[in-house]
Amino acid sequence: MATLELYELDGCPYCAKVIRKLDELGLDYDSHMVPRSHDERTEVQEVSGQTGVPVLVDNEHGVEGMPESDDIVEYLEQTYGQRADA
Ligand SMILES: N[C@@H](CCC(=O)N[C@@H](CS)C(=O)NCC(=O)O)C(=O)O
Repeated sequence: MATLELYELDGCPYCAKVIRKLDELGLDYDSHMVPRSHDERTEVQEVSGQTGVPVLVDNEHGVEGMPESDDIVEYLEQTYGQRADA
């Protein structure tokens, strides 16, 4: 299991923003594509308590399901933006 997991949807601009940040920071992640229908987004609902995407899981840091792209980008910057090995 990768440290980072991203729940996302094809063509979602908010997801693209998060992916750009992940790429910029050189972070690997497992992708979970959610169904287009909200009624079928049970997995993302379980991890984050809502059905919107993107949602980030960070297994190493106990982040179980963070929604909101701006919050995710800020979290990634703060957590991985200044790694000693970067
Ligand atoms: N403010 C949110 C908006 C995310 C958003 O609107 N995502 C769309 C897909 S592009 C979605 O899942 N909408 C359904 C919902 O918000 O429940 C963010 O920046 O993450």
